[in-house]
Formats: sequence, structure tokens, C-alpha cells
Amino acid sequence: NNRRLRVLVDMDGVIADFEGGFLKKFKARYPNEPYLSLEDRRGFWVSTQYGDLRSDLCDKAISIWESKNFFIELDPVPGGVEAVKEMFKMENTDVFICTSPIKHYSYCPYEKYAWVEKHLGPEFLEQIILTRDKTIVTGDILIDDKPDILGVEPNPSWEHILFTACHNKHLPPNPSQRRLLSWADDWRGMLASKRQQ
Ligand code: DGP
Repeated sequence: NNRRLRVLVDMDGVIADFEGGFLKKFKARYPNEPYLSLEDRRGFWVSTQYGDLRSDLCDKAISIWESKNFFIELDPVPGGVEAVKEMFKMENTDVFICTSPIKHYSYCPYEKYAWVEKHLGPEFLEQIILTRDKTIVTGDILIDDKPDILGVEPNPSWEHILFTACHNKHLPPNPSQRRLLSWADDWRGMLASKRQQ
């Protein structure tokens, strides 16, 4: 078939290393507080697990990603920038960066655009979708590290491919959800299989 394939790629945890950036800055700002190594991370919400560790650590965790320069200084996830650039050049393929900004909007939305321009290039500024509800965005594939992507649309058009991250790698296998273990995994094969459906 000649239909174009539309791929939605999440940002934090998929192409930008939110968890690594968070831990580095948490330790630097709160050197005398306990922290969770990436090996010990469980659950999507960082603040929830820090709050379970000690209740005051929830707000301390939030203070990290609400700070200026948190999002722009995130390192790329290995292979992510290269994969997205390769998708962008593929025939019959449209790729969008689909990311949920935090509600503390002073820095995050601006820095997400700046990160995309810096790492992917100015041409990708056309490809950014900022939304708190990904279910209303149409696409064939959504590559995202959040296990449960919910919103007002009960039947999103995309297939969610779970990108493996420190917080989701221990989840029990879910036969109805395909996984991409990393950008070294066969993302090209997943796009090809979707194209044939
Ligand atoms: P997305 O990856 O597009 O679903 O965006 C989720 C955002 O939320 C991303 O910037 C990471 C951030 N995040 C991670 N943990 C927490 C948390 O505990 N509280 C809040 N408010 N945001 C969090």
C-alpha cells in the first residue's frame, strides 16, 4: 500500500534522558538526601516514588524539573536522535515529536523546542506536538515509555509501542503491548510491520 506511515515519538525517556538528568541534578542540589538509583526506579511518576521514600522528597523532586535549564540540558538517549533523523528521511513516513509539557510552564515548553532545535535541527521545529493528551493525536505508532497512555479518546488511532526505561523494565510481560528495548532494537522492523497492516 502507498499510505504514509505516521510515527509519533515521545521525548522524555525516549529521545531525551529525563531520568538520568533528574538523578544527576537531584544529587547535586540535595547531596545529603537519600535518592533512588535508576536500578531502583519503579513506576512512571518520579515524585510518587520519592514521596514514598520520605514525604518531603516529593516536593524536592518536583523542584528539579521545575528549574530553569532542566529540560534543555537533558542528554540525548543513545541512538534516539539518529533514529528520528533516519525516520524523517524515510520514504512515505511522517515523524512527529509528541511530548507532554509539565504544567509549570515557565521553562519547559520553551526548552523542549530549544532541545529539538539543538539536537534534531531547526527543520524539526515543524514536527513538534506539545499536548497533555496524546489520545487525541492521530498516528500509526506512538513510541513512548509511559505504560498507560490515557485521555479523552477511548480508542486512540495509534499502536503504543512501549519504550523500555528504568521505571518500566520490571513490569510483567504484556502480550498486547509491543516493546522497543532501546534504539538498538529493531524499530525499522516495527515500522515495516505497521506499514504492511
Ligand atoms: P511524557 O513523557 O510526554 O508523557 O511527559 C511526562 C512528563 O512528566 C515528562 O516531562 C516527565 C515528567 N514527570 C516524570 N515524573 C513526574 C512526576 O512525578 N510528576 C510530574 N508532574 N511530572 C513528572
